[in-house]
Amino acid sequence: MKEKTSNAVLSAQVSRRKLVKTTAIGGLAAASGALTLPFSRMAFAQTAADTVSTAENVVWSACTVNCGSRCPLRMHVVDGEIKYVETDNTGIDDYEGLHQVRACLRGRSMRRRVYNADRLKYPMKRVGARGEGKFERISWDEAFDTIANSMKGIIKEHGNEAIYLNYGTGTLGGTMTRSWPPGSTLIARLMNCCGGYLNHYGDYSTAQIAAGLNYTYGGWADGNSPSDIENSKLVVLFGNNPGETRMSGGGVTYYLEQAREKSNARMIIIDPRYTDTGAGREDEWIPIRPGTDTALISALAWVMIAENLVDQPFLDKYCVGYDEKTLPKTAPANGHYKAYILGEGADGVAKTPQWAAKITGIPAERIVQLAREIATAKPAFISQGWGPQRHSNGELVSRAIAMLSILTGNVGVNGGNSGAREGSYSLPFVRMPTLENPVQTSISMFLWTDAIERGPEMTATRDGVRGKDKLDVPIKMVWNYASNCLINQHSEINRTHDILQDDKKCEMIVVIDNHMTSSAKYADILLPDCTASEQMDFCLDASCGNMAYVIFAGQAIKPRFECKTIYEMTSEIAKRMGVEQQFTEGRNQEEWMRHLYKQSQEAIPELPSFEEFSKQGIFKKRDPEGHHVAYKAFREDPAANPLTTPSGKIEIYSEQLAEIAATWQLNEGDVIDPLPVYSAGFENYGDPLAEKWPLQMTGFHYKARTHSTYGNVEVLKAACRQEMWINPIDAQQRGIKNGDMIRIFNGRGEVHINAKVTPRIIPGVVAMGEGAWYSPDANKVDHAGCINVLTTQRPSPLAKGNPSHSNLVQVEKA
Ligand SMILES: Nc1nc2c(c(=O)[nH]1)N[C@H]1C(S)=C(S)[C@@H](COP(=O)(O)OP(=O)(O)OC[C@H]3O[C@@H](n4cnc5c(=O)[nH]c(N)nc54)[C@H](O)[C@@H]3O)O[C@H]1N2
Ligand SMILES: Nc1nc2c(c(=O)[nH]1)N[C@H]1C(S)=C(S)[C@@H](COP(=O)(O)OP(=O)(O)OC[C@H]3O[C@@H](n4cnc5c(=O)[nH]c(N)nc54)[C@H](O)[C@@H]3O)O[C@H]1N2
Ligand code: SF4
Ligand SMILES: [Mo]
Repeated sequence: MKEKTSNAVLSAQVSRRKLVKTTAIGGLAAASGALTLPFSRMAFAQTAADTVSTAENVVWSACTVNCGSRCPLRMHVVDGEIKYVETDNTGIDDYEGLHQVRACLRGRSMRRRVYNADRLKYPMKRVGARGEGKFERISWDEAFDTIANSMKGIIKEHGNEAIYLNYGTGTLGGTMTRSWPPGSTLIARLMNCCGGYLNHYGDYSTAQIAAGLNYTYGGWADGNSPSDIENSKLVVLFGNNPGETRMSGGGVTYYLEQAREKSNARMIIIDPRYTDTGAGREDEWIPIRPGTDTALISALAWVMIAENLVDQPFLDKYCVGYDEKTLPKTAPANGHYKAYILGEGADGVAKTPQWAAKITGIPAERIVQLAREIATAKPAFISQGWGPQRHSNGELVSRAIAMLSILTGNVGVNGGNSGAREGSYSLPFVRMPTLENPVQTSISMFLWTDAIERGPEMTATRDGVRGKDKLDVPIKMVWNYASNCLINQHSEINRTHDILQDDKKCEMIVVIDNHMTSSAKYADILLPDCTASEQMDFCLDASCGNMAYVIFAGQAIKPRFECKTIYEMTSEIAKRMGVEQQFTEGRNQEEWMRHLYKQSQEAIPELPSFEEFSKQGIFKKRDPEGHHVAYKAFREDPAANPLTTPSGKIEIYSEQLAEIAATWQLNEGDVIDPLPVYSAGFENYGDPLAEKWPLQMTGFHYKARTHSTYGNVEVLKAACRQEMWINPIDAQQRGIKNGDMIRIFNGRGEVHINAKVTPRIIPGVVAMGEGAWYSPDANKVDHAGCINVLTTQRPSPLAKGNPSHSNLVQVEKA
């Protein structure tokens, strides 16, 4: 693909003044200079004061939520108020060029979030019990003083390791406002000036795949850019639903469409649900029981071995542990993958299609056909979303799916893929420096409630504590910035509630948000933040195929109510902690942006001036490489370009994992294995608990919201209702009809919502979009469909991550 650089196509337009009719706005329009301009129209001719029209200002802003995309928004502002929202209109809608990054319906409804009745208006302190949501308005000074004094006291008594930065991705896409990773936030910069904080590793998105594929490929597993599908013969998506999870016009769903139009690649979707990515565009949907992909892959491998379809030269040259030839010396006899598949390994079970059919629910004949099809359609783009790995056995599943690419030699070539999620191009734009954390200790992002409850009991080999053999102190203070993970997005809500409600355990919780979320209700000090529309920032880092972009988000409107920016808040607290100069270096927010921009211009010479950029709104650049091909250099010359695994090769057998399996303390039933073997994990198919809770429940990331964000926008709620998907067979057994109110429950809690009875989900499985706003009644029954009332806090074995999609439940008509 040819590379068209920078902003030639972008110049078309932008922040401009134009005239609008004010009829739609009616009495809201106030007098302004616009009356003197031509073409101005009369509003409702009620009173003299009403007969005015106002100039409309179009300001570039952005949607910075964590949907994996990132979109520019053009805010139409009249008289200091956003009247409506449009999106990117630059570039031609040409796949080869710098195409438009069009926002989805969520971004376009940003106005309804900015002016939402749930907006936090003033700083507040808690007056009732934690979680009750009773607050009293206080001054900013009182809020800052309380936080600073509390921090000083906790640092003095327990040390900096007692202060935790909770996971939160509400403003992931910002630069000044960036809320994750914790180490890249302004809260981290503040804490680093004050002696540091307890960090976390991993994330709710990818904990298991990041841990699993690290042992296969070394580090974060790379993927081909989805634009490269134009070179593919076949696309196989395991639990990957870009039609819903990458909805931007700058995102993966667009590339998948466009690239398949060129290559005409067949597309097979393997998912318990018939997703929106399919919706008639797929060639085949293969429904699978959640948590069983490894069984399917093992049987595909069995057929490929039996029919001599594996890429043996690739396995010999690039991999460790496929068969005897490349098995490390430390491994047991027959410890290799081929022996495992053929039933010559430790378990003695041949992974035949018949064996896998029982587990996966996919007929044996179909498995045989699928193996032949995948092995012969070269190159094939095989990828996994993050649904398959968000399970109790997710580390093994992620490695197993990658095996399919490895067995067929599809790694490192155009039109192929590593088996990981698609990759994308990014720009070396400079982010806010946050200084070094003097504290080395970190915990899994999923175990913070445990660290409040039993911190000093948590060890490296049992709980995955890093940087130390064990935690010395429990968490005493939590910063919760742009996060609903204090309650809504974290597993097992009723358990979390009990831990947080006791304010002798964790003594100080600071929540910084725009809205009164369920997490905000657990704050001791609640601070009202500016939205992206109320401040200036750069926004970037989308999952964007082979065209990267940066958005200049200007300040569209003044801060509402008493809201302040995160930079102002952290600067004020820095002042009270005696580190103001170190924190601000004498710059305000815009000065920092100009400073970072100058550095970015050195790294990206095509960037226009700061002023031009502010008018242009978005800067786009195509990957000079054309299509990104993951592990291309390794494929071309593995000796010169080894992987970062210990052997420098793809490790099908991992000696490091063998060591971990032998030394870590694991819960009963937890499996860590040097090979990507099938283990059911807990609360998946085959768990004896199913006698009591017979249905598997998976969550999914829903188009109605980005997690919980946008979850309080009424039009979106009405357009995409929160329902529980259930197959007609399971519904009929329970006397449930489409639209009926149902009870979904297990030992952890109960949810009441409507049933969506549909053959779009495999029997034995129910599903619900994650992120609905937790709404409990007096009996703790949730009436909004918040799935985390039902999920478990038990972590996955290796990553200690969230198994959000592994749940057993029962369903009844309410
Ligand atoms: N059961 C289940 N649970 C899950 C998942 C699942 O699949 N199933 N998915 C998990 C995943 S992958 C993730 S990434 C997490 C996401 O969890 P979170 O990172 O908590 O994401 P959101 O729910 O979007 O919450 C973001 C918060 O930021 C706030 N916010 C938005 N804009 C701003 C702003 O400008 N300033 C401030 N201060 N706040 C702002 C929003 O109001 C919201 O409260 O959820 C996880 N939880
Ligand atoms: N609209 C919207 N977009 C989003 C988000 C959002 O909340 N809303 N969240 C963003 C974030 S932070 C993240 S991390 C990503 C999440 O991206 P993903 O993790 O990929 O999204 P999920 O919907 O959890 O899972 C993808 C698919 O996997 C399927 N699945 C579940 N279990 C299994 C299994 O065992 N095997 C197989 N084969 N399939 C399975 C689900 O049915 C679903 O269709 O999405 C991002 N995009
Ligand atoms: S939610 Fe995602 S896809 Fe939608 S407008 Fe925002 S950044 Fe774009
Ligand atoms: Mo995520």
